[in-house]
Parts: sequence; structure tokens; C-alpha cells
Amino acid sequence: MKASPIIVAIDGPVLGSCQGLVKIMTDLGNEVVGFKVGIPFIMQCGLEPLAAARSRIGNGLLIADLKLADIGDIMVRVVSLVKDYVDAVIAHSFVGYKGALDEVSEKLKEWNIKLILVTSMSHEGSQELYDRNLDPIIDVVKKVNPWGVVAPATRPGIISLVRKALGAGVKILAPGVGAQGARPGDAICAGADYEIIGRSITESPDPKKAVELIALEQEEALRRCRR
Ligand code: BMP
Repeated sequence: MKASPIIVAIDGPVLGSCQGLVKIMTDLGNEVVGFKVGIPFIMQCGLEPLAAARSRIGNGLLIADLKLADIGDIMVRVVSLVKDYVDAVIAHSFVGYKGALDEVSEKLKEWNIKLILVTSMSHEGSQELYDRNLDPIIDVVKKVNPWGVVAPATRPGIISLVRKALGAGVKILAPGVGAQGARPGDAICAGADYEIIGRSITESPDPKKAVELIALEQEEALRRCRR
């Protein structure tokens, strides 16, 4: 069975425990493309549950959403703490190339870890800075040449612009589906590869069922937009 183009955001303990989140990842390992573990999960649960998740999700993509935004040297130190457990990390792009993303990108290549850069965010305030500066942000992204970028499912127009500017070679990951209002599939119709979805799945009484329903909605949306 082909995994649905969903990356599940694992942000903080539900079901009362870190083990509950590891169980969600274990149960959904074959259903979705991967998981994005956030700072709340890493800080509250530590590295052991992360290692457990790594060993239980098979080939699923495991992303550490560290939202790095620092000088290169420090970003490298932060990633070094999780590098043995994850396939990819997320950094902000507004910190720029020289002395920041150039250094972290170089080190990640050495460690065989994918870099994902934020081009814009799903909340309203992202329009105040990120969206107003999309052109220079895209210039930075082009210099870094990351594996993937984040663009908002809540504003599919931005996804289309990012896809047009960066071409087909980069993965676009789109958060904002469900709890933040975007509908499943719309971001993919606009050019995203994967939809990042957290609470609609992790806070559902039946996360597997929630994934199934979201996957159906994605397929329906794709049929509509590709018609
Ligand atoms: P939810 O589906 O529960 O709203 O979760 C969205 C996830 O995507 C969270 O982990 C959040 O940190 C992340 N995210 C986001 O919501 N907007 C962005 O622009 C970038 C993100 O990484």
C-alpha cells in the first residue's frame, strides 16, 4: 500500500504520555510518508522516545522541526544533538546564507541529513514579513539548495509561487491543514508534495481512522483539481 502524502506533526504529549506519541508513530508508520517531531516533544520526552520512533517507523521520514534560526556554528551544534535519530531538520531561511545556512547545509551533507527551509508560514502574521520578502527568501533558498521547503497550506497562492520559483526538484511540505483551517488536498493541488498535519490526527480518538479520512479527502481534492 502506498503511503499517503501526509507528514504527521508530533508536537506534545497526548494520551497522557510520550509513549502515546511513539505508539501513534508506530501505528501510522506504514500509512503516512513520515513524521515531524517538534521542540515540545524533544524537550519533554528526550531522545529515548525519538530513538524508539526511529526504530519503529521503518523507512518513514523522521524530521526534527527545530526551526533553527541562529549563526551557523550554533545551528550545527543543535543538530548534532539529534543527528543520529532523524533524516531531516527544519531551519528558518530569514537568517540568510553566509555564516548561517551555508555552514549548516555543508555539515548536514556530511551527516547525510536533509535540510528543509521555511519559505513562509501558515499563521496570519507570516504575511507581515515572510510573504512581503518572498523574493529575497527564494534567493536564499536557491543558494542553499535544500532538499525541501515549508510553505503554507493556508495560503495556497504562496505554494504556487514557491513551486514556480524553485521548480520540481525541491519537496514542498505544507502545514496548516485541519486545525488551522486548510482542507486536505488543497495544498497538494497548489503544488505541494506533502501536507503536514498534527492535531487533527494526534488528538483524534482514533489516529489511524483520522489518517484514512484525510487521505480520502486528499484523493478527492486531487481528482477535482486534476480534472
Ligand atoms: P497542526 O496540524 O496541529 O496545526 O500542526 C501543524 C504543525 O506544523 C505544527 O507542528 C507546527 O509547528 C508546524 N508548522 C505550522 O503550523 N506552520 C508553519 O508555517 C510551519 C510549521 O512547521
